[in-house]
Amino acid sequence: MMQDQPAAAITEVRVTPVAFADPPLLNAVGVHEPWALRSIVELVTDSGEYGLGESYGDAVHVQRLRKVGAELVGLDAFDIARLRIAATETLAHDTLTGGHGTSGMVTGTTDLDRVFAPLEVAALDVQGKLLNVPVTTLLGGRHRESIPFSGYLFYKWAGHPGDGRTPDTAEADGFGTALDPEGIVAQAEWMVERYGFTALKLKGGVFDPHQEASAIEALAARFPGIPLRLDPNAAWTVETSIEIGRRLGGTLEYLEDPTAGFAGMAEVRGQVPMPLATNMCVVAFDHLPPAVAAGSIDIVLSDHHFWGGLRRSQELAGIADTFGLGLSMHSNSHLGVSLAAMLHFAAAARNIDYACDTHWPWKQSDDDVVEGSPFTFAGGSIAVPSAPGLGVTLDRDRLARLNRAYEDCGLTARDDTTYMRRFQPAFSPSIPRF
Ligand code: GKR
Ligand code: MG
Repeated sequence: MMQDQPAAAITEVRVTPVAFADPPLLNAVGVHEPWALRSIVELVTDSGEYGLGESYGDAVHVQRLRKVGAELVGLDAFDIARLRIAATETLAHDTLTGGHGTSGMVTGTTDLDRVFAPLEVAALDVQGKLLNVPVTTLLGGRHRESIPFSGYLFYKWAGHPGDGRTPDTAEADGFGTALDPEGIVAQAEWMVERYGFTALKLKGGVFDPHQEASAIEALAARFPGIPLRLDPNAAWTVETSIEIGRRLGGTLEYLEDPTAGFAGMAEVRGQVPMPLATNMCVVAFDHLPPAVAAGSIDIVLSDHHFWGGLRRSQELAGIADTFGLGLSMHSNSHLGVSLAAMLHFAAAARNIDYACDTHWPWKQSDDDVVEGSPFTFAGGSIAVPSAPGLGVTLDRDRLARLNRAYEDCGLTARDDTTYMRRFQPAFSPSIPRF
């Protein structure tokens, strides 16, 4: 029967863990290790065409991806509902623990949404290639042709210590040191000069909150009128959040996750002048009703990697719109397959009202798994690919090189805290810290 024939039967799902060099970026749970871990999904169909997805690289997550991927063989790459059922059934018997990929910072995400996301993106990529349309067309079309990103600023050491050195004596990498407001302004100047960003976000939760507020004020003085955000990843108490929020009234476009939990965020929100955004207190669909009921947030940061893929992210966009929440986009260290997917979603989401986050400037340009250099920033924005599917092609030599880096680097899970403790043994990621 015609309708029983898969339009594009899945013949194989390959999952390749990869690693790429990452600078020592500081955050509330520690510091980035020398290697960022990712996984690349190839979903191959009987036509010979393949689709690509990208996700976290923790070994447990890779194991789950492979387990679910194996169950998709024989199914139709066009039947995303059926693929999700298979993923749900497979993970119902999952006994693995961990594998969230975010170093303890964002752990309330669901295994199913995290695992299904790159598989769904790969299915959409292959659908687009077979139909000769970009993924945005499959998502209902484009509201914009290019996507503005914010320059993502981090406190950082000069370089990774290594060879018995300490953070203070580390050999400098090409990004420079940023441990105070002056360092952050210099970093912002470099980013704005190089990429043309028209919004800036500072990752906080690292130093005394007043030092971080001073960094924001220094940025405001150096870049008058530029939208600024500060994200301490819930490292602050409610009291500190209110104090700093009031200090930065009129300076911040939004304050991201100043403190933890629905109640704490709601209390802060009632007493600071700027909107509150989150990628910590609302990271799954069942977090939305309590957050809306408590009045915890103004803006939800989408991230297809943990919201279950591009279509589920569209559902999130609809819910945000319905409840009057703004929509922005969160990021973790990522490669070009993820960037392509982020661009397609941001183009298709009518209500993305803010410049999106990306860690892109922090990686070396030829550290990637896609062919060539398909993404160029112009005025802080990147054009949405228009070639079929995601619009990127797998470079097998690069994939093999980054896979070797994964095998050789010895890391099997992102763990910013353990790495930090090599240099500061008493470091604690417990929150609130300030
Ligand atoms: O890369 O260190 C980092 C960030 O802190 C990241 O892990 C967060 O998930 O960027 C993120 C955020 O907005 O919270
Ligand atoms: Mg955040």
